Amino acid sequence: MDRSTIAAIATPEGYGGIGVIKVSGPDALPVISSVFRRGAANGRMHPGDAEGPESFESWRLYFGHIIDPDICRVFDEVILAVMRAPHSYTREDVVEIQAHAGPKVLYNILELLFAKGLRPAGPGEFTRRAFLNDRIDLTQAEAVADLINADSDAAVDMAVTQMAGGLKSYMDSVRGALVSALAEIEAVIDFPDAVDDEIDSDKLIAHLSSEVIHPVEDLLNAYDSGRFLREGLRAVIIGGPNVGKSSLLNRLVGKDRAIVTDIPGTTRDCIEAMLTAGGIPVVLADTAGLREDPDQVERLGIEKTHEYLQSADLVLFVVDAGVSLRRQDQDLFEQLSEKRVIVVINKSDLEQQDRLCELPPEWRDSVPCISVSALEGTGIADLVKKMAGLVSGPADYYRQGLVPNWRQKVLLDRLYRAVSDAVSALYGGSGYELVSVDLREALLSVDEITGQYVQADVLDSIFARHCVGK
Ligand SMILES: Nc1nc2c(ncn2[C@@H]2O[C@H](COP(=O)(O)OP(=O)(O)O)[C@@H](O)[C@H]2O)c(=O)[nH]1
Ligand SMILES: [Mg+2]
Repeated sequence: MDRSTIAAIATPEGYGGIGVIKVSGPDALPVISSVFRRGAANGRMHPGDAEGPESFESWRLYFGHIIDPDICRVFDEVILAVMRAPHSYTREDVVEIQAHAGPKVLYNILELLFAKGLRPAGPGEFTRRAFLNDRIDLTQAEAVADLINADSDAAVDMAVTQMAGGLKSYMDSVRGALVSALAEIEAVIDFPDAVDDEIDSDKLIAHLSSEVIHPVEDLLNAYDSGRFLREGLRAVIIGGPNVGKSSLLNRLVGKDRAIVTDIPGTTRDCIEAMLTAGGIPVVLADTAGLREDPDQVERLGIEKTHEYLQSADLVLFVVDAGVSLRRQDQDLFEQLSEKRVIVVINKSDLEQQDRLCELPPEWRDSVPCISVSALEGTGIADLVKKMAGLVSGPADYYRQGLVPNWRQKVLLDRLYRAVSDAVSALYGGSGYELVSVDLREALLSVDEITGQYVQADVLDSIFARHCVGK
């Protein structure tokens, strides 16, 4: 690892009360003590007044001035915060100079430090050192950038808990389970004679399922929820003409966004509106009703409906409680098998028992069906609750900050496949060598998540997301 001492401005560029320059590395104290004079400026700041680096205690603040000793010029009145290795952000000696936040002031000081032999820090380099010096793992390092970039309270909560090591300890326990399974398998492979009994495959499968497969599944579910929190959930309202789609949108968002009439084919464009369901931001789209023989404008609207359907995370499939299902609705429902769907039976206020819409039993078995009245507002709260429930993972996971990001999710997918393969191999009796190859692959994925094993270019791309000075 590069042992040079690095320096950067850690606060945003511009004019302000305080600007911080951060320095980390073995030369931090020697260099800073050579340009720092304690106490008030009194015209007697000479090169000889410097106090040695050993005079600075860890976790103390020092008031004084930064001067260029060669020309006896005072740059600023500052406070130094001194944190000696290993009790610092990077585990190296760290000094933070709190100066006045003017670009010229800060750059003058920074250039003075460079002139004394320090090197400019790259993006995220302080955090990278914290990772390389084993103070944090890679999931924690990633959480630092997530926290800085967070723009919702939920994203902040996720990042904070992940920074504290929530995902790290979760993965440590998955790793422990994999290592013990692997040890058992490899003992049989390496010392077939020394091991008394055959492996109890059922027990091993149960162990892998409960300690690895299920926990990883939970994390993958949490990934979706986390994505919704970060980016919002895309929901689309579809159904035949006049079933009350636009009325439902208006009711859900609490204002008249879309035009409602009793003329079929009123909505020809897709109309978007925002709401929050159980803390999750939702982008809700009302669409043109799907029907045969539309006019030309309506046909374009229907094409758009299909586009929205493609990318939707959640589909609200609206039917009219008073009208029997159309063949077209049945076909459409079948095309939605890959989607999260809620069937909304609207106009439940109309008592038309004789014409009541009969949902096929397979609909009721496969997706939630909720009766509402967009006109009167009944059932709407239940619908919102259902929407949030369908997309949120195990509730605890938010609180624990156990929401993987995309990089981690890709590795979790790989881990999941590898362990599933190992379990199939155990079931099928395909030989312990195969099982051990799969388990090793799984272990590698865990190590890439936590950064125990990671390629330099992956690190580069992760830390490129951080800002200089962090
Ligand atoms: N009785 C009753 N009428 C409704 C309800 N929802 C919508 N409607 C009426 O159904 C007609 C079509 O509504 P609209 O929202 O434009 O349906 P869309 O074509 O599916 O967007 C309008 O006359 C609405 O007032 C409801 O819950 N109960
Ligand atoms: Mg409409």
